Amino acid sequence: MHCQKCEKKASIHLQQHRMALCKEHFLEWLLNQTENSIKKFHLFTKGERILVAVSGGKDSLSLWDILWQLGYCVDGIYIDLGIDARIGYSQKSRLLAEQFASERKLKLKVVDVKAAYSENIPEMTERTQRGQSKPCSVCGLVKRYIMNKSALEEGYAVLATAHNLDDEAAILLMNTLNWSMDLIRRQLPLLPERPGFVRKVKPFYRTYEREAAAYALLSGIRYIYEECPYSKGSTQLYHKRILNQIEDRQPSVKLDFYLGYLRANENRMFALKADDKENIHEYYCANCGQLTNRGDLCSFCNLTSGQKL
Ligand code: Q46
Ligand code: ZN
Ligand code: ZN
Repeated sequence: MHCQKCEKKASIHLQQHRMALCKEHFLEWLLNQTENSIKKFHLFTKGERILVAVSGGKDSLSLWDILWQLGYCVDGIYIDLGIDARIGYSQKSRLLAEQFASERKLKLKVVDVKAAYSENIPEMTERTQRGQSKPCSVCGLVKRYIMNKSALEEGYAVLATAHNLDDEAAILLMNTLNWSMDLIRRQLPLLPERPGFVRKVKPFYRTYEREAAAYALLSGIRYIYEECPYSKGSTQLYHKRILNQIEDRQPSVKLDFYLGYLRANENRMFALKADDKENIHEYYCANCGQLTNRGDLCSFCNLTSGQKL
């Protein structure tokens, strides 16, 4: 098969876009597609400082590379979760993130959870949720808190995460199966800033996981191949597998599903009703000062036993 743009041998066939491209044209195409995605939803501009959340995986390193290549002002944040010292998931991914940044002379902030809060994620989970085998809810809370806090304290206009189309379609499927309207309403590529919370964006909302992986491989980015050991058996992976099976029979179903949701949202099908009380943060945490919708301490300070942050 030949590249649609230059007749060289194709390196990738994008069935969902009915297109085959050589290495150079694929890399260029993904850069352009990401730029168009950013512009379509006004995610950020060239004059704003962006903080990208980096895990050491293919999606986040590809996103960081693309934003840098496009000329955005973008630094990274890596959170060392202290996960599974035995197979060294956190050590390996941290090293890859640090190497990526130093090779390109980019700024990477590393937050070591254990050094900052005395316990790593498995230890926090063990102390607070005995019997729970998975630390994902604790981990999600800690990551969200640290990313938001770091972005605000260091004056970034926006926090970017590398959620890709496969992630978004799987989450949308789960939220739709449960009719979780509050979550569905917030599953947008841009969540605007509000007091105490930085703007959050997902520039890869229309990028297939396979495209992000191909970008990393073809541009020589070294990333961690292993998934977090705790992701095994997760509901999100199960929904991803189901969507992959449908996509095999019906190419572009994931893209159509998510873009259809965005269109419905533009038509205000999921708009908040005037009397909806969701997402209203009315209190300040007594320890860290962050807005919270519960009195006294926010969920993060409760988790970390109210230590001074
Ligand atoms: S890192 Fe953390 Fe994920 Fe690992 S413990 Fe669960 S939430 S699976 S994205
Ligand atoms: Zn070509
Ligand atoms: Zn707090």
